[in-house]
Amino acid sequence: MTRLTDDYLWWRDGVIYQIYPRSFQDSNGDGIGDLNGITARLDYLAGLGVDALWLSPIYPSPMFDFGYDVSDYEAIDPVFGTLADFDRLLAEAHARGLRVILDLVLNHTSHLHPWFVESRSSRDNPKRDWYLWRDPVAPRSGAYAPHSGAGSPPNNWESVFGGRAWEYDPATGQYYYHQFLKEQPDLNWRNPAVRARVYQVMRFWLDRGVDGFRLDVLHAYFKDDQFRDNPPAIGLRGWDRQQHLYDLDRPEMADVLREIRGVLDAYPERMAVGEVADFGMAVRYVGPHKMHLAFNFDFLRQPWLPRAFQQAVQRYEAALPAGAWPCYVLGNHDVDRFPTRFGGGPYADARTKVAAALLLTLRGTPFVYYGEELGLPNTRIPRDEIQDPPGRRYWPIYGGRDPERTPMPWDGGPNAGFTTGQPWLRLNADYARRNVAAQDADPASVLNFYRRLLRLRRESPALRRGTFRALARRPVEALAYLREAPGQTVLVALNFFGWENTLKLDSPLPAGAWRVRLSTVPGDQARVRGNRVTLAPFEATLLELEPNSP
Ligand code: ISL
Ligand code: CA
Repeated sequence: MTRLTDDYLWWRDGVIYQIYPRSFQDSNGDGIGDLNGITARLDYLAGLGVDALWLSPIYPSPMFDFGYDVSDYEAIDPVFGTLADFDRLLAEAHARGLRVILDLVLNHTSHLHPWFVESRSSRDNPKRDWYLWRDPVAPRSGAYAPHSGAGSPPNNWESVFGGRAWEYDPATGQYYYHQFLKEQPDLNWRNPAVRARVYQVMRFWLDRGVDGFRLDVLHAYFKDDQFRDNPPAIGLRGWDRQQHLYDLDRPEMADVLREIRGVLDAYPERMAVGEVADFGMAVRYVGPHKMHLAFNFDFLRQPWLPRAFQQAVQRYEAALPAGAWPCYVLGNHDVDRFPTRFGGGPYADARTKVAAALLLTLRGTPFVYYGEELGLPNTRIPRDEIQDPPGRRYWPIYGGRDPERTPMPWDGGPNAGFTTGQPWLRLNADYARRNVAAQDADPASVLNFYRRLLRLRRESPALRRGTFRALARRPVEALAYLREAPGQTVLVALNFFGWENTLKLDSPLPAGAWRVRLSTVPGDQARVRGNRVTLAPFEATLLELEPNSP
């Protein structure tokens, strides 16, 4: 593998690829993707040019939330394979220079996890305090009181997935808290025994050679110690109708970030990336003694306008303290796929290339969600095929997350080569054309554009580590920025729209010859003159300043 600098650090300089294991590759015909399927596709991933894989949860789970409800943190669900399969995947990935990070869901467990089974068994069980149990309160007049004699829930907190966040347990006469489904009770992170046990889980995987973790809902580990009501907010669904002052992002988090970092730092080159709910946390949770990375989800909410993206980048660059490294994503298993979000239609692939060029040339670690490299759009899922719990619950206001979780299309054959059986979720409607084999054969495909981008990024110190400088203060239809490292200057120019655009820069570009390193326009002779850059429709171009030019 190309390693041009001595200080290459995989999670900072590399690109991380998210796999949703149910949907990547089935190896045994049950219609569900599995670990052996992933292992069989490692050559594809190494050839794509990514540096690391993040696997969404693969632990034993009753699958109420498709693995985000874990019933054993130190094993593999039989649907996905065995620990031996996992060890083989890890060894084969490492042999190809690919790191592997696991998804740790530590805010909550499954209600079938033995810890919770014990915890709910009696009020004096030693594990009672591993979860958040509270007495009912006296029903306020007109207030919600679901159980006769049970009073009301302890406060007004809502579940992200709908309804109250408190479930009454008649056997012991108390409520337990669940930020997500009632089948996902929240752990009590104030309990030192919970923390010690969870850090042991981390070491279990680190000792096996896992390179790091994606920490699910890191922002929610702590709830208010006084369980105060959240104030109201304007929104459509229950969760959105509150300000989350008391059920997220509590001050106690600082200690836990330090503790988790300590666990990781005992091993060489391990990392954690936190899933956090907003920009403030994406900035506050990273840096020395904190997380290595935290997802900045700003791009998931941007309209398809250069200025919106530039502003998002600039506010992030300005807010991150020294020693904190940025991190960008365009999609994941919880949100609409970006080709759909950015407008779909006949120009979706052209827009996808522009978006990919943006994601992979910013200062920060990019995450690529499987299928993005094919320009995979959302797939409409008929109501009777909906699998995702919030989708079932909120249809038709919200159809759930199945549309962005459809199986990876590998070829134009039956079920796109994903399975020999019946896929657990339908494939993209256009899989006969939109699949890996077809795009592999087409030099102008989205896939081959990703490959070239990833190769260039890996070879370019400026793209990996250089500074970021926007070149126009108020870009309207196109975006241009410089990435500069000692000895290398790269200009990235992106036309967001389907007509020619001349971008006027605030000041002239550094003088010299600009050589096209990569472009969506074949045989491109990029037109850079003084303080103007002219771009073809939907052109994405990377130019390098010739080092010895006058
Ligand atoms: O908290 C939210 C709203 O402010 C949500 O966006 C929340 O951050 C998100 O739903 C969390 O997602 C993660 O945890 C869930 C799981 O269903 C998702 O797939 C996972 O990414 C529960 O474990
Ligand atoms: Ca399978």
